[in-house]
Amino acid sequence: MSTTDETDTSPAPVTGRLEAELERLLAVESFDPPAGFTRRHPVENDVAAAAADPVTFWADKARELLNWDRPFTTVLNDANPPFYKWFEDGELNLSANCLDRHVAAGRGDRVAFHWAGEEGERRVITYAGLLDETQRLANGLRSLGVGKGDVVGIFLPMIPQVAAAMLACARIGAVHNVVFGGFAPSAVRERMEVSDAKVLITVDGARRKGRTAPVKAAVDAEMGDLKSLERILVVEAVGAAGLGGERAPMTPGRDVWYEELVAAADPVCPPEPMPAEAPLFILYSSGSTAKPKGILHTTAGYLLGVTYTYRTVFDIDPATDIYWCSADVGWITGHSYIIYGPLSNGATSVMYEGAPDYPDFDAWWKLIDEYKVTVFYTAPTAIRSCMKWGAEYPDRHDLSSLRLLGSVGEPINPKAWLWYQQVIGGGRCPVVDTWWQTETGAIMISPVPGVTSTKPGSATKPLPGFSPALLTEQGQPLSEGVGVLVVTQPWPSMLRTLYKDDDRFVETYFSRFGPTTYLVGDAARLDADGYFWIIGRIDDVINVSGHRLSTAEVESAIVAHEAVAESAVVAQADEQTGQAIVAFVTLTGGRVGDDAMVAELRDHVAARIGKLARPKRIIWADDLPKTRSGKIMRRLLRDVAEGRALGDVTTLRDPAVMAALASKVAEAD
Ligand code: 6R9
Repeated sequence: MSTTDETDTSPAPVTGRLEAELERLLAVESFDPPAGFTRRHPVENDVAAAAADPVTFWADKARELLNWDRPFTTVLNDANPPFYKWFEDGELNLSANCLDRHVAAGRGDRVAFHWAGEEGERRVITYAGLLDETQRLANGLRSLGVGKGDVVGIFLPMIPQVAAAMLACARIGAVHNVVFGGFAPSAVRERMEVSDAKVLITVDGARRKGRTAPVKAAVDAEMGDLKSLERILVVEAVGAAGLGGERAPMTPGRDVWYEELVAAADPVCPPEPMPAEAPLFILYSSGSTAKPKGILHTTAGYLLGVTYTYRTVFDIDPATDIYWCSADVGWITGHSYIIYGPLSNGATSVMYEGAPDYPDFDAWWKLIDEYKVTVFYTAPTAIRSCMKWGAEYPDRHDLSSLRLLGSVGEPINPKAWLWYQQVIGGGRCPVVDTWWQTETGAIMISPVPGVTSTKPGSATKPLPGFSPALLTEQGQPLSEGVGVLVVTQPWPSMLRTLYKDDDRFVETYFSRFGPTTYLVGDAARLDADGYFWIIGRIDDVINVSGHRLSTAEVESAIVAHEAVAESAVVAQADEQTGQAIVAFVTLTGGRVGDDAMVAELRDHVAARIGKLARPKRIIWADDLPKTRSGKIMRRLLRDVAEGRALGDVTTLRDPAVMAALASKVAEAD
């Protein structure tokens, strides 16, 4: 089968061979750890210790991996579940663990971030350099009136200052509230308002694919009358030239240039010893429900969770590895695995301000080649986009430096997993499908590379120290089958509450199965080998004629068809079957969505899952509505499928996608 539609130079035979190879591999159930991969951090002792006594295991890790100003004497306080406390009487400073300790050990010259801009700009930020900027900014924030416990909003693109901003807050005990740089200023305002942020750190303008958005002017329009917000600190990232001739507007008495503040500040700011349970940050979760949840993490437990899992899952050697996580710092993945996990371990990372498809579809692969990246961590949705663009783009570059690949954010369908493993990893890199959440703070279910055999589509097994489990709807433990995912023991990096909303915290996570069982909100399947297969959010389960089907499962079957680039499946109310399956499908370049293709796809799904799972309706889509973190907004697709007025589209990456889809469906109806 040829998948090419272009003329002359298109690599039809290669594409055909790749397709055939992926088809063949889809039948392989399990992959042993690649022979060429040798672990640096042995994990056997951890597995045994955590199984014997998880609390003692975490206490030992806390002493081994973190520097304490005041050692803790109690480990877990579980007297008032679900309000758990870890290492309560200990004190440490998170920025000191991420910066000072590496500099003190003589590693100040090590690169913390290789920063790359989309127009080819390059900067190198060493640990010593980042420590200097962090101390100055910390003093600068103090001079603006920021103290312990005050909330500082951060609305910045992927520029090095974002790391300094987060670390400076941690250094003086302020609480950061990062808002993803792609959000609309109205969303920033809402988050600043509900968190009572005192200071906002933002930027004059942000670039994306060759264009510049005037961020500061837009922020001003929204934030003008917000009483709690006393000061706005502005990084001059694009300057007058980038903004069409004039510098960003500044309000005297309220607004301060970041560069001026940092240059004038005292360069020495000793790290404030913080109680282990001091709030570290609030992060509004990318939930699919209406009101955002302000997830609160505290200092020591969070740092321990990310430090340990980063080292274990990515098997990092800080002296030799070059690590790159393509997420945005505005998401939990960015907090835990761009900033805190890598820096705490003294690793070297790439930070990229740009898109994968600008200036061309090979932008990422070019960077991997340039920096000789060894560990790459991205999301399934991005992998599927790259599949759609074609293997010829990665094939233009030398990706042989890669030794490990990671995936996060949503279930990865086996075909995308295999493409990632084969095309990007050359078949030699372990693929770690990491399951976790904003709430868990750190990765919880993931293969241990070099140890765990992987099954494409499964996040495999719990990491040491974590206790995810499956329950039936009625709360009975399940050792095999489909159930509701929970966590049965507290863990150090768990969320502590929802900001200023303890009731909603208890209600959301600890009411269904009681105060000691954390409800994840995902359904999962456990197979006979004890492997977890995340099915998706509980609300993404479809009930057709009394049979439960997961949208993710049907999607996975659809995208396994060689003509399909991406698919999202939702339920539509149906008189006969209760719910019926509606599939939104994007085809690979040039394929036509006609009746023959509808029949082919329905047969294809029937062959993979069963007739029951055949979509009743297939809607051809040029693009799917996604949140800015890349999650498909099924709620909106349900609205389209059922002909309702469109709900809130402001959190979408590209709101125009919805309008296009809705008019298409209206035409067809
Ligand atoms: C890290 C992050 C959390 C939700 C989670 C689940 C989904 C994340 C996944 C995955 C299957 C994986 N999810 N990783 N599903 N396999 N490897 O994404 O946090 O934005 O809070 O989303 O994402 O549904 O419940 P967050």
